[in-house]
Amino acid sequence: MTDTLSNPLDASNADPFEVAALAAADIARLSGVEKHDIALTLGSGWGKAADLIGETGATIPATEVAGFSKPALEGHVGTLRSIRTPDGANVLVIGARTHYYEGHGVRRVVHSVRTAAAAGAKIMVLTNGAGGVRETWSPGQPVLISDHLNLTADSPLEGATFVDLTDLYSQRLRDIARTIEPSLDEGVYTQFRGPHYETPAEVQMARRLGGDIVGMSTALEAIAAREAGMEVLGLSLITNLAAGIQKTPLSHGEVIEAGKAAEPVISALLARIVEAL
Ligand code: 8IG
Repeated sequence: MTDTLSNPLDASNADPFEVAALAAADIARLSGVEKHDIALTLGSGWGKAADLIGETGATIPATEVAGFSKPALEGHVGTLRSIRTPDGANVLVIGARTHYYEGHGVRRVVHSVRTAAAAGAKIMVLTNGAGGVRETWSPGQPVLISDHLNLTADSPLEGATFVDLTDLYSQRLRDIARTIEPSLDEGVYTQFRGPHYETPAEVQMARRLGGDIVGMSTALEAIAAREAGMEVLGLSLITNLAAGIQKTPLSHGEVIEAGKAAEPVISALLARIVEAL
């Protein structure tokens, strides 16, 4: 399933939950693990966490799993890993995120989340690299997501599917994260469509609306996770201050560099949080 035309999610009569069930069956077959307990999407800067969580039982190219697309970006590794923690929990690590800005539609964006749910996961941990709207934050700082503003004007839900999002970013899971790192700050994640970064005026708009973090990925995924009945933990690595907050222009290269520099510390933190879930 490597190109747009052959993706079963794009068939006119496709049922995205059926494709997710097929994908979960692929993962069970290729990993030998019938059921995963926790799923973890690793965004930029968080990649090293996988090695610290436990023992990798299987590394599966996303292209072997129904409905997955090739990664659009270098640095976004297109693999799924099945990892067993020292406590015996099975963690499905998703290193193959499809972004909304790729233009393949929101079904593709949330397919990994629906697959995780179909694979049995009750907890969805979503991580990302993002811009910080608060001047008091610094590049390299991880923050918990407390809520979101979805500015994509889209939803992963189709039809009359009325899902409650009151406690979307679970207070219970945020409390657990803070038992590991009490100094973790939190903020409202604001998803823009991208792929351009915001204008300074848009960042001020986000701020006045209550946004603290600006990004391009997590809100749509979190909605799908909640629809699927999962509890969501969201973590952003602030790789840059948002446009106009930071006085210098934003560059993707710098963002990647900041992620790399922070990676050892935040990956270790994430591994300890996952252990505590
Ligand atoms: I990394 O400043 C990263 N991702 N929208 N804005 C948005 N997404 C981002 C940013 C940013 N930095």
